[in-house]
Amino acid sequence: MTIKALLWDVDGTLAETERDGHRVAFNQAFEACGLPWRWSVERYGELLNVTGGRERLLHDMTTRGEAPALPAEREALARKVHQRKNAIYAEIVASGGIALRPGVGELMEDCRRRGVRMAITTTTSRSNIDALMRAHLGVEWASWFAALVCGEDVSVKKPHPEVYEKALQRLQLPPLDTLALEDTPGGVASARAADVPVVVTRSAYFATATIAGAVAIGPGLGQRQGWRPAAAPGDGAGRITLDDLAEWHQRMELVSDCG
Ligand code: XBP
Repeated sequence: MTIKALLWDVDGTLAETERDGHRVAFNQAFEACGLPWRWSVERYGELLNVTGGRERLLHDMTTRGEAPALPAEREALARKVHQRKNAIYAEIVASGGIALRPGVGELMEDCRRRGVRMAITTTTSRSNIDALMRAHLGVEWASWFAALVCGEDVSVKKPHPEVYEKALQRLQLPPLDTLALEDTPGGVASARAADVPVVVTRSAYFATATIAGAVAIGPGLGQRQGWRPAAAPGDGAGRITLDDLAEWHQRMELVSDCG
């Protein structure tokens, strides 16, 4: 096995958390905080170009005349709404509102069976990861991962490479011994800037985004059709396995795709 650790992005890669999780939670938080703002599915898609929920809200405030004028007041409001959003998001996730994407749980089990370490490499908040993982892997979920790097651990969020650099440090591995799973151009840029090879599983919001420089790009881990390079023939249990990832990792053919 050429891969010693698999590095998982969270939002969009592990689960489709954005449209029905973070967005819905933000809208409920706006209401709870007495704000008239609501984000449509479409508007939220545009806002996803800004990484980080609090940063996303601060960015949106620059387009709203009724947002507080002073930067410190904006910061305070963004912090309050974001905290509320995360609490609501945790409730949505705990009530079973967000499934893991097909093939994710199985690939994690492959890793555990075959001694491939796993890490979480996301710039979302720690509480959101905890809520999602607890709901799907149980209270002992952290023991599945050799490293966890999240929003609170970095000074700059994706597409900056800090999250990947920190994960490599914690794993004590060179980048080429690892493989990242991502779903966005920003995530790919972050991993590549740390020299980490990336496989892209396209998510709903980034289904047609231009992606460049991944070792493979496909529609999701739960299916073998539609991948570039193609998944090798074989039973593959009808999904993408660790052997497929190892094959793409070894081949290291960089592919680009616009969905
Ligand atoms: C995902 C994000 C996050 C989530 C919301 O980042 O951009 O902001 O949308 O999470 P990554 P927070 O690709 O690094 O996983 O509200 O906790 O920021």
